[in-house]
Parts: sequence; structure tokens; C-alpha cells
Amino acid sequence: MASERRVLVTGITGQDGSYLAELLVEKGYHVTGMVRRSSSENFERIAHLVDRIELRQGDLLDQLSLVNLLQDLQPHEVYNLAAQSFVPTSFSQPILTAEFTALGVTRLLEAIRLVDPTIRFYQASSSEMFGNVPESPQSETTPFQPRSPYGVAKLYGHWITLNYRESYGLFTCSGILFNHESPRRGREFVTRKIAEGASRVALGLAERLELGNLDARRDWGYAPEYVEVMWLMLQQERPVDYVIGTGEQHTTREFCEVAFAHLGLDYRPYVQVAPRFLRPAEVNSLLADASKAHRELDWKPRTSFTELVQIMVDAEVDRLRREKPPEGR
Ligand code: NAP
Ligand code: G4F
Repeated sequence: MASERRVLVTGITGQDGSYLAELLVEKGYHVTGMVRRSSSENFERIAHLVDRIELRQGDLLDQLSLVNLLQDLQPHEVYNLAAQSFVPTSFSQPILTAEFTALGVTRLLEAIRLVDPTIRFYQASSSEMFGNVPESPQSETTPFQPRSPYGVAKLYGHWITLNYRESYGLFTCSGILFNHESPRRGREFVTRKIAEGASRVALGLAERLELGNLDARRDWGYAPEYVEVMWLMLQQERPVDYVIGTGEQHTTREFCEVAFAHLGLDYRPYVQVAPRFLRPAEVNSLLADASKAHRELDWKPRTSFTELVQIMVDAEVDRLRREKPPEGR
């Protein structure tokens, strides 16, 4: 126990939490995931890991649960990945989003300050904080102009992380991550929605796919590669913030094009724009300048845009084939 490296991951049931837990288990850490109580278990993404990690209940809304967890576990590192992370929900539930995604960060930082100020802390910041981008590509020095309650909440989390570093000398840092995707992405996010929708059309399970803005431009990378950076950031001598992305931009329309083409189809007859998927305010264009991470962390993305789309489509086809009832039933 004395020489063992201990780590607490919030948001372990999410996309990134599950990949980060895999990475940390491989590295020999004792991994504890904080999960919130729900009426039915939601461990789909970590089912293959549950006998190699510990799960403990806690909630970013509940200060005492965070203090108690840190006192019990005495972790060396804390990765705060928990958040209300879906942008449209932040417009319909802005206050809840602020509670989780903004104030939740302060609750966790206060718990660290109280229990053990030597704990190293990673905050999951987001390119959504850039919003209405004043320059392209975006780097660590680009000003923030968030365009959604989610972006505003993440910006609060970002600044409070920096503030605790400057005010109390804590080892706290933020990764400003651009969109990263995988077969474990939540189904409502556009990449997974397109991968699933295209696969349904190809398998004869759906006739069309309804989407919102087909001209939005994003810098999409592969999630398992992005969690490596989270760990790298906490192994540095000093806490520093980094922008992480591929440096390549594509539209949602191009994502459709590549996904349907991988299944031998032209996306155009199947994809329709439905106004209900448009946002009150849109982030039109995001593109990362991750040169500081290339230089200082020796990190670079390895999976191309086309490979990412194909990985996601192949995973959906496999899943749908497994779920499809046999003929005649
Ligand atoms: P995700 O799949 O939506 O996972 C979010 C996680 O947060 C889930 O485990 C969820 O638990 C947990 N959570 C939500 N509210 C909580 C609360 N009150 N207390 C405790 N846990 C709570 O998100 P992701 O894509 O893995 O992203 C991880 C983090 O990176 C998020 O903070 C996200 O905002 C940020 N980020 C993501 C991207 C991206 O492209 N994926 C880019 C930049 C930043 P349940 O399972 O119980 O719901
Ligand atoms: O996949 P999205 O919902 O991701 P968004 O809004 O960029 O946010 C994701 O990335 C952020 C990093 O920049 C994270 F911080 C955040 O937590 C989340 O992981 O939408 C991507 C784009 C948007 O421009 C949206 O308007 O796709 C457009 N879009 C078009 N049709 C759609 C749809 N998005 C969704 N979710 N559903 C559609 O039908």
C-alpha cells in the first residue's frame, strides 16, 4: 500500500473515464472511480474493468462525499472528468450544468486543499470555451468567447483550476481538449449519431438520419490517444495547461460522407436537416494548434479522420448485428 500509486477518477463511467481507467490500470495504479448513485447501474463502458478497479459513491454536488472520499483513499492524483458534457442539455438545464460542470470543480479543489494539498489535479477543460473564435487555429493564448452555458461553465472550471494553482500553490492543470470520439462516445453526440444512423440505414433498420448543422467544423480526434495526455500532464515537474487536438478540421457533412461511403452509400438521399437539432447559438469552427503539447509532452495524435470514422462505423455495424433479432422472430 505504501509504495502503490493511488488515483481517483471522477466520470469513470463516461467515454474518457473508461479509457483513462484502462491506461492507469496498465500503468500499475490502484484506480478508484467515483460513481454517483443511480437506480440502475450504468457500468457498460467499464464492465471489462470492474474487477481491476474500485468503485466508490460520490457526487460533485455533494461536498462532504468528496472530502470523505479523499480522506479514505489518500490518492496521489485526481482526474476530474465528471461533467454534464452535452451542449444542447446545457441550454435546457443551464443551472444544473453550472452546478456539475462549474461549481463541481471548486468543490473538488476545496476538498483537495482541505485533505491533502500535495494531490495532483487534472481538470477536463474544453475547446468549447473558445466559442466564437477570434483566431484560427486556437492555442493556449487564444482568448475565450464561449457560446453555450456548457462553455461558460467549463470556463469557470478552467479559471478556478488556474486560480487554485496561483493562490495556494496546488499542482492543478487543465487540458483544453478538442472533440475526441470513439465507439464509447455517448449516442447523442454527432459522430456516434452519424456512425449509428449510417449503419442503421445500411442494415435496413432505418430510412433516414436527421441532423442539425451540417456545416459546423470540428477538430475530431480518437479518445484513447487523448487520455494519454491527461496522465502525461500530471507527470511533469510543473503544472501547465495544454491545448490538445489534431490540427485538422472537418464538417459534420464530411463526417456523413465518409461514414456512408464506408458502407458503400451516398449520404445525400438519407441525411436530412431537422431544425430541432439546431442550437440557440452555435460554435461554427474549432481547430487546434497543439504545437506546445507536441514540443513539451512529445504527444501527437496517431489516428486519421478517415480511420476514426471507419472505427466508429465498424463498431456500430458489429453492435447492431449482435442486437438484431434473428430472421423470422
Ligand atoms: P461523458 O461520456 O459525458 O461522461 C461524463 C461523466 O461524468 C459520466 O461518468 C457521468 O456519470 C459523470 N457525471 C456527471 N455528473 C456527475 C456528478 N454530478 N457527479 C459525479 N459524476 C458525474 O463525457 P466524456 O466525453 O467522457 O468527457 C469527459 C470530460 O471531458 C467531461 O468533463 C467533458 O465535459 C470533457 N470534455 C470532453 C470532450 C470530448 O470531446 N469528449 C472534449 C473536451 C472536454 P453518469 O454515468 O452517472 O452519467
Ligand atoms: O457532437 P457534438 O454534440 O459536440 P460539441 O457540441 O462540439 O461538444 C463536444 O465537444 C466539446 C469539445 O469542443 C466537449 F467539450 C463537449 O463536452 C462535447 O464532447 O456536436 C458537434 C457539432 C455541433 O456543431 C453541432 O451543432 O455537430 C453539430 N451537429 C449537427 N447535427 C449535431 C447534430 N450535434 C448533435 N449532437 N446532434 C446532431 O444531430
